[in-house]
Amino acid sequence: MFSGQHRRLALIATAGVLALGAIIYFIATTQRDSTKEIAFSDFLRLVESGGVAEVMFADQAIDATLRSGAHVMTVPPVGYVAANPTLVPDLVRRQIRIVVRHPAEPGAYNLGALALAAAFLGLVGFTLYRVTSGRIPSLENKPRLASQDTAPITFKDVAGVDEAKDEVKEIVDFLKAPERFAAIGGRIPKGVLLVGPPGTGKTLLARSMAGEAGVPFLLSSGADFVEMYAGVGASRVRKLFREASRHKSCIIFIDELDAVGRRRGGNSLSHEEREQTLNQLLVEMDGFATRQGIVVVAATNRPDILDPALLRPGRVDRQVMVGCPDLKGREAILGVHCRKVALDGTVELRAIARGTPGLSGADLANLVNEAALLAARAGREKVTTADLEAARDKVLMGVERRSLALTEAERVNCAYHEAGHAVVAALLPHADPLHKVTIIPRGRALGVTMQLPEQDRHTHTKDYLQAQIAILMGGRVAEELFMNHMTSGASNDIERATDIAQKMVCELGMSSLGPMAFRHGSEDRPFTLSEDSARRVDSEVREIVMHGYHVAHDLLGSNREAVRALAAQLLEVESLDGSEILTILQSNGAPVQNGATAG
Ligand code: NHX
Ligand code: ZN
Repeated sequence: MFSGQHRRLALIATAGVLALGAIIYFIATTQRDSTKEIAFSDFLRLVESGGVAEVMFADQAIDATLRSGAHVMTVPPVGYVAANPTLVPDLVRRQIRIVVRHPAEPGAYNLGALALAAAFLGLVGFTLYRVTSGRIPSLENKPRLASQDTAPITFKDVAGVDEAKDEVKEIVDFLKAPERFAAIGGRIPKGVLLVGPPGTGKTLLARSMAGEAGVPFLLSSGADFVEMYAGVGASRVRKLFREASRHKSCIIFIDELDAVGRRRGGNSLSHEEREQTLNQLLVEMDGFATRQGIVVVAATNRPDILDPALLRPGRVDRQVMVGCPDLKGREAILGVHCRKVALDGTVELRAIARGTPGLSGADLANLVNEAALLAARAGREKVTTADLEAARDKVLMGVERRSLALTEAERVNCAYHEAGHAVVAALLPHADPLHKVTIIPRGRALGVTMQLPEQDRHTHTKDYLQAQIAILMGGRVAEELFMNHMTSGASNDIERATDIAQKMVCELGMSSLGPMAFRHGSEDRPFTLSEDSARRVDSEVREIVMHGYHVAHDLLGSNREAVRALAAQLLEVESLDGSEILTILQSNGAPVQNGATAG
């Protein structure tokens, strides 16, 4: 798999090596040419006229040094030397020095050429090694067989994806007794595609299918099959299926199927190799009979870009959605991960689950682990609600960087910037409630204003999106109104606001351009935006962002006391939760429109 950059590098390196080779060849051949080849009869005449000082019998040629110091060489007719026993005495008589080179011993000249050749080969090898970043693929790359020594993962260990579990149960039943299914004559899917965003437990679900059925689990990734070397990917696919056929029944798991299963016929440089690999995969899938008890489970988060041939009946013809967990799912997932953790009796996982909308199973696992680490670091025996909440903030907002030294001016600017976000958020009825505001640097941000929805949101209203843009503008507006300057710190806010506005215009039909999709063309979607449309889209996006800016400007301009009080309190205590913010705003006369998210 080569990026364009790598390709260019490889090209330059190859050209360099070739040029060097040409130079070496040139030097080597001109050296040989400095010895002039003459006709054998001329050589004999030279010997007779006494012009030769020395002859050297090489393998098949005769090198001669002339009295003038020049070198010539000639090739005698085959067997001439042996058939003319008088030649050597003749030379001796004429006082010509005779040298015979041992045939097995390469002369100094050959040694030099050999060394050059070796150096050249070494350079080629080294360059190849360098441009492949040291990744010389081994053809013997075996699929990883899930370790047998650890207890198998079963459905008990997989929480929050109940529908997906129900859907794959049928396949588990088949794997337990493939003969019985074959006897009835039912068609069992050969392949299942698990579709969902990263971290939602696709691999875990596949593993648990193997665990439930008690069959081996062959783990591989589409990325393993994509190699720059022609045929390597296809050969690995063949190996994987050969390995699978050694088992009575088993699950072949292919993660990131999109890496190899992309629609064919693209114009990318590596597509030929990938196509070959994909074809091999299709051949193998068609090749094994279902009664063998082999089921392919593949995972992707981009089913739309897969080659349709992969999804045809008899191949990966079943799709199971594995989405981000809902409130109940998150509670169950937290429960699974907390089994291994000493929890304080007062912890309510339901409350933690409520405060973590949008987090995936992997995020939640991370959260529980962080909480356990926090508790351990603080010397506590049990994980408390406070640990879990601190871990949640860490996972959602990034790691605190208390050691980052800000100047006082930066801190003040940060306090007003965040207060600006917070006040706009509190005053807009359609916004998510405030969760927390902090001027402790976290991750890449110097300060953070965080809202949390009261319930999981699956869709957003236009009012909500407009409020979100106004809140994002609140930071910059506060800098302008209270600090009389602008800083570069608002860059991320501006980017996010613009992104939302662009989506509203181009995808969501929430502008005066109407319910149309405006998009640039791509490889498989030749549709392009007309210049006129592009201009109108830009002006609509600007209109929407500026509307948010004006809303923020109005709200902050008419609630200056509330902003000042909040900023002052932030400078004092650095972090405030939602209800603390609302209290400060209300006691400073701000017409607060929504509550705070607990926690
Ligand atoms: C800098 N960082 O780049 C410094 C170190 C205005 C008080 N010179 O808007 O921290 O200025 O409401 C993801 C998340 C860039 C990507 C945050 C990329 C922040 C954050 C720039 C607060 N809070 N800006 C904010 C902030 C900055 C930045 C990001 C990102 C500041 C602001 C960063
Ligand atoms: Zn901001």
